Amino acid sequence: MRHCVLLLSLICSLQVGAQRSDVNYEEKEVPGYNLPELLVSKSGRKIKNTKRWEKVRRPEILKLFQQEVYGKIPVEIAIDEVVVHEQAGDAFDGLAKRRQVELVFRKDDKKLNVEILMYLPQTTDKVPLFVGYNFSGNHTVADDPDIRLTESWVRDNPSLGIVHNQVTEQSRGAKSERWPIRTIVEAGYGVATIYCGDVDPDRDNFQDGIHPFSYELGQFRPGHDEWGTIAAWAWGLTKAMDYFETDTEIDSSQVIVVGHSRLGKAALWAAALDQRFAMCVSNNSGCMGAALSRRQFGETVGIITHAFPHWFCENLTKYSSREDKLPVDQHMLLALIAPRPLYVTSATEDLWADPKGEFLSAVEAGKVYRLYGQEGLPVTEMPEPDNPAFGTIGYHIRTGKHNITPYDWLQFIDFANAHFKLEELSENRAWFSFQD
Ligand code: GTR
Repeated sequence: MRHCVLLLSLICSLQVGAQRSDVNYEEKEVPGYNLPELLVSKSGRKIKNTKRWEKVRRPEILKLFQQEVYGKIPVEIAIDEVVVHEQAGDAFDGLAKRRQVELVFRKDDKKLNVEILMYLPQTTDKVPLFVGYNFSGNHTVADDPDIRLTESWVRDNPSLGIVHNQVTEQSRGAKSERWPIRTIVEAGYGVATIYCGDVDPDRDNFQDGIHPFSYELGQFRPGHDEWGTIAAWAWGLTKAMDYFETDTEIDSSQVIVVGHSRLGKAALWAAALDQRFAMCVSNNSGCMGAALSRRQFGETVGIITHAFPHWFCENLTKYSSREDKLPVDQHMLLALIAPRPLYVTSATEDLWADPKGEFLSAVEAGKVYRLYGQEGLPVTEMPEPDNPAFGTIGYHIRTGKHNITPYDWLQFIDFANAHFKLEELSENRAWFSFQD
């Protein structure tokens, strides 16, 4: 019996190895590549100032990402109603007030409910705010019995009691280590989160979430250059921003959009699309997030469009194993966020996301920050693990696995403090000349 199990696991590992033999984890196997020019327009003119960047090159690049990568958002959909479920619930032993609001979207017979959970510091001042999606429901971010349970589709996870795609009490607080809310609130920031599946369930099915709101009669999926799930999530963040602008206790000029992994890709695209986001944090966002596609290290365009075709517009599949033909690379996505502060992270064991590709992309994006007289990322060599570098672009590579941890959040807070409040930085901060 034991031999059978061993044999089976050997066969399985060989199969996994066989499937994954196309994945490159060797720096020396990274092909030579030329990145598309950030600062040369389609017509071949050099972009030398912010005026030309904003008028010519930025719109060109934005359009390319819309057409070829994430897909354009084909309709205008406004919030139809805001239902306030809770205005100022007592949370974290009185440290924070909990607010729960539901954004309701309607079109014909369709209705979509998106719930925002917020924890805000107890102050009468308007507060800066972190906003980011969670993967499995708002109730997973804190062990707080008053957080409403989502009724949206959630991927099954029997170990968390998520069965038949519905959450139960068992998953309450299950992801609280990813959301150090007490620390964030103590630092003077509010934190808002939304279950990504409220906006669009993460499955290859364009029949639910927000997508059907854009369909003509008889249409069942978005057009080849129209929104995939990441663009739908980005859309949801911009709608949350519409709400924040109406909330008198939130400083909507200081909203930081943050996301981990696939949700980091969405945060980047949201910040590119919507310049009301004052800062963006991309945590381990990897392929089609911060990492350069042309390096073909770890996850590639071919792998991601095969595994998660619904994340992107259909057009992206044309570039599977043809990364060199992509008219953009991800440094251009980061550059769309300029001159707003941008923080990119990697993790030492997260080779799938290509830490070096995430770093180099952030370095390259600095070209546009410099047009604005900002420093961009102040280093060109990758810093040592757990040794953040802060310019207007910040970067760290954390020791450990693909995850978002309290360590990561502490850096986000320090980075935000540096840009928003210029408060005292914690000790051991690698500090580089920083202009604001
Ligand atoms: C992986 C995917 C990555 C990353 C990750 C996540 O399976 O290949 O691009 O987004 O999921 O979201 O956790």
